Amino acid sequence: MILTKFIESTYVTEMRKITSHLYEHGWDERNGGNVSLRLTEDEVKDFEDVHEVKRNIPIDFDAVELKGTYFLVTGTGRYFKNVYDFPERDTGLVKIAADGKSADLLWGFNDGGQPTSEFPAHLMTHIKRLGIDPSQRVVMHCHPTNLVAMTFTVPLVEKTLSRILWKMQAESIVVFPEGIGIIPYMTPGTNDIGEATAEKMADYRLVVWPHHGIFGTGDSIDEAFGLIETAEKAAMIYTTIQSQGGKFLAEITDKDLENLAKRFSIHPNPDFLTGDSLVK
Ligand code: 2HA
Ligand code: ZN
Repeated sequence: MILTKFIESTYVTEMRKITSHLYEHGWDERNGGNVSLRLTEDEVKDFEDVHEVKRNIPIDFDAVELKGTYFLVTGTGRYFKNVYDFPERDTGLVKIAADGKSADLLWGFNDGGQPTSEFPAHLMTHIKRLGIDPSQRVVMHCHPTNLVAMTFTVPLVEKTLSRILWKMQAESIVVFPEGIGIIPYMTPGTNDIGEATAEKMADYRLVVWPHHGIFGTGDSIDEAFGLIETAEKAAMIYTTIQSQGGKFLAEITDKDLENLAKRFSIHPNPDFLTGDSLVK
């Protein structure tokens, strides 16, 4: 068997590409945003350079439910603009230690770095989503401009925001039929925001952090990114409508939503399927 270095793995390649995309979209200015990708023992065992524990890094949360799980994760304070060129510095592969309160660093963070300040929120989210979907792999946090802007102008009510996003394009309800979750405004980087986010993840794969950003999840980087970009595209259409005067002369009706659900065999959140019209 030919042993290869972890930097050449598809996981690192995917992480380099997605952080670049997120930066280029303008959703991860400076050190904004973070991504974690769950990996299994089987997926990492054949790389020649991931066997030795380089350092043990404390986690400010008891992640014992994830003991032995591997995560490729972006680093705290790191700029997504730079990850493509410096993956071994700005990302790291960690394995949650047996006590759950620390992680063994196996690769990366080679200048002394650590996982994102939102790592506890990621781990809590992984735990919650894994309980619902064993194929859960990715947690992605970013700052999509139009969605964040909407949290200042649209009531922070899940039904209201979900229905607006569903009605901005036919794609939305098909991509996130359960709607979109919202937590109250909270201080980032705390376990409280992690707990509130994970609680919402019982019902949603997308959770909005008002005046800040969004958490998206999925079984792959494509899936988590696809959710976020679809919601953000809907938010961009809404923003454009506002700049055109904001008066709706037409809309995707509740009946149209029902027809989309039938055509694409999806089961949208029944509580969100009927409500106020956008055309007044
Ligand atoms: O990682 O975006 O919410 C930086 C952030 C914190
Ligand atoms: Zn953020």
